[in-house]
Amino acid sequence: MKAWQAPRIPQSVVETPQAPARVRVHDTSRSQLVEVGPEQGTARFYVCGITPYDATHLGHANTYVAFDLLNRTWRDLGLEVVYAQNVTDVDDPLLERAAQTGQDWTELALDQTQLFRTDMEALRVLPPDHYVGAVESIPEVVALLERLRPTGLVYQVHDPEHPDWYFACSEGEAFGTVAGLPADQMVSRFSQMGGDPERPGKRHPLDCLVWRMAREGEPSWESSLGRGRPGWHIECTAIALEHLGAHFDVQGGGSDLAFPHHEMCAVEGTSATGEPFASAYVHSGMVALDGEKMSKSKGNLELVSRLRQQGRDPMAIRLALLDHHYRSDWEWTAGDIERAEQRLARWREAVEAGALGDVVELATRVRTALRTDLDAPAAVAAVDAWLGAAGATNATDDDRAAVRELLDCTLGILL
Ligand code: 5CA
Ligand code: ZN
Repeated sequence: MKAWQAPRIPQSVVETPQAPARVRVHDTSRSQLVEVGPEQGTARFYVCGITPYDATHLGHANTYVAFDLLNRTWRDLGLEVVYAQNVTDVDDPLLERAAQTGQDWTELALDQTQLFRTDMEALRVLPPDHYVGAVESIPEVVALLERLRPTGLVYQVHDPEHPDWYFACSEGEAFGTVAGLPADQMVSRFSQMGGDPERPGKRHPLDCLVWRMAREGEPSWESSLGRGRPGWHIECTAIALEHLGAHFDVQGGGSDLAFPHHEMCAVEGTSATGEPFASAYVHSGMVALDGEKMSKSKGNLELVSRLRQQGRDPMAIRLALLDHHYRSDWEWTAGDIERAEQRLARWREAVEAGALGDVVELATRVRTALRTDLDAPAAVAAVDAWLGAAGATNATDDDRAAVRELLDCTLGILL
């Protein structure tokens, strides 16, 4: 993918000895809050990227803003961060949409990826250091499959026409430890998320497709496994291992990805390296519209690009998302953006002209909230309370600059 230039974000110099020295987030695999990232040095994380067949909706935006908070919180703690993300730029839903609309699938993917990047930049989501497509990662996917073959977990189905390759995840070490799903729910989730439990010839219904042999009318690439294209889970496993190395800090995505996607990635990665894939698996909640999970396949969407076209301030869109804890499931309504616009206007006015309180106190509250499971609503409430508090004194230009810097580097809100 084309390199993605990171905007410069300020580092707040306000010192807050009372704020926690590490960030804790909820790890799905241990069902508890855990410290993530090293005490010093480099934090490495991977967030599952889009399948680019339709424009960025607020559910996507909510997920990438949630992980942007983790990125910013690590940086605010003085850590270096290496961030990798994929683009699922060849997969069934994308090919199906292109076929329906008569568009070239590569063009559809490129257009939608470009729109996603523009939306993310508007929302001040810091770009990944490695933004990598599935297509350009085919050599890494094939190399990973070759590395896995000696384990005996990679096999071809007996289908003379299409002898596709599968990975026997349920035979791999630690299968079931990411999502902790009871066995009876695994198969239905697998089906819902594009899996094929009933495919004849598989060793186990949950075994996942890793290399789909070429079909008439579908794109395919030459490889040592035969001509074909990569399956979904192996794409993220290969990209994460290539750009972050074994045993990185966090794999993230929406809660719909915990099973089977992150479960399969974890088993594939562990089977290849003999080490844990990620230290923690972190999941953001689902945003709904009209009573159902917002999704491209159902079409119940509110798009970031549409709100922007309507003249909504991207910082208000971001603030509307920050008003919900990243782990909660919630429903978008028009009231969300209106409340956020009013709040943004209040913040701007207060910081522009009002009396301000002690900046160390504000920074301590905001950092404490974010370092405690990325509690953005608590951080936002702390800003409200601090700006509205009695006892504020006349502020200097330096105070105003310090508040702006703090809100930008922690919450990504540019006043
Ligand atoms: N390409 C795969 C991941 S490898 C994929 O799931 N793509 S996606 O376009 O369907 O979703 C991109 C990201 O947005 C994923 O992390 C997904 O969990 C998240 N997401 C999708 N729908 C919602 C929603 N309604 N609310 C919150 N997050 C969502
Ligand atoms: Zn993924």
